[in-house]
Amino acid sequence: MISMKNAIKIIVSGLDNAGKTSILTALDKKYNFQQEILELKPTIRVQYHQTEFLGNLCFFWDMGGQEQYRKLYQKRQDVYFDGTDLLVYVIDIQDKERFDTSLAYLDLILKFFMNNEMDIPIIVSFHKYDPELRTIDEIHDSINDLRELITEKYLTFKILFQQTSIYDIISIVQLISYGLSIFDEKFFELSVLVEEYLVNKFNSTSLILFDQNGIIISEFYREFINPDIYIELLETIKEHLFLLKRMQEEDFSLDYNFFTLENKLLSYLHKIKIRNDSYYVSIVIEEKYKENLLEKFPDLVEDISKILEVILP
Ligand SMILES: Nc1nc2c(ncn2[C@@H]2O[C@H](COP(=O)(O)OP(=O)(O)OP(=O)(O)O)[C@@H](O)[C@H]2O)c(=O)[nH]1
Ligand SMILES: [Mg+2]
Repeated sequence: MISMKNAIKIIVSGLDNAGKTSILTALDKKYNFQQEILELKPTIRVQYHQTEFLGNLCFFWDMGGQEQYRKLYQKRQDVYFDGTDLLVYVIDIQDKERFDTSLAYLDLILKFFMNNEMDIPIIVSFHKYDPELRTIDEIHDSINDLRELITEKYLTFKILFQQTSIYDIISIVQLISYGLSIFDEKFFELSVLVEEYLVNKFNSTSLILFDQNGIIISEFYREFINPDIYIELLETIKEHLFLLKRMQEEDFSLDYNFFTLENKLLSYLHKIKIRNDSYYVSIVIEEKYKENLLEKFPDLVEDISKILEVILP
């Protein structure tokens, strides 16, 4: 496992029109990005995005995917791919005609990593998996076929897969969060802790830890969630992404927020400070467990702080 360091280079690659710039724009904005995305132009060569995650600077290299640029990267592989810590490879799941082209491009990049003994984690995003497509068998078949092909061909790499759509902001947040959490085994400890609180202490429906940019550090969901509660849950998490931005503004004096949902659920967002940074705990819980939650919440804050203190550089 790679150890955390101060600058992380993340290559975001895939064919033209796959949705790379859209993903990064959605991640930056979280809200009101729809219009901007509709107006996106193809990326010329490489565009850089930057974000901070647990005290590390993450540089995203948004690699324009048009053929002329792909050829350029191939010619100057060292310039573009050297020093990469994480590859996010985006495949447009609606563009079946170009699956083979996309796989060939992925192969080119992975060969470079293999030849240079770069054993880096890879995340493949099956993108444009829009909500209305989720019941279509053909789409699922495509995803399964691609996943199988890729897994069997590249046994030496650690590859994670994630379905994403810009119409589902949480899927985008998760994509990047998975990528970043690969860098430290402390994240495993954190997820054990989060699960323990969700299941045994709070009895909550969901428990998520966000950083101040709304990137998920850890998350856990109740194993069985009723379908109508599930939709509400996702809406609430979206609200929380919005709310945590507002909590950073000066006129927002409280460091927590409660609201009641239908189905007797409560939504809770709490800001915690560790060193100079803010983190946000998002919880959805049945109303009857509220008192218990409030009583035990300080323990969670203490336990999370202990782990994050170690992870932070
Ligand atoms: N239906 C759907 N369309 C999307 C989604 N994400 C992006 N798009 C659209 O796909 C088109 C291409 O998106 P870009 O983000 O510019 O693609 P890109 O991968 O950056 O392309 P290059 O810069 O040429 O490499 C745009 O018209 C977006 O609106 C998605 O999740 N679902
Ligand atoms: Mg682009």
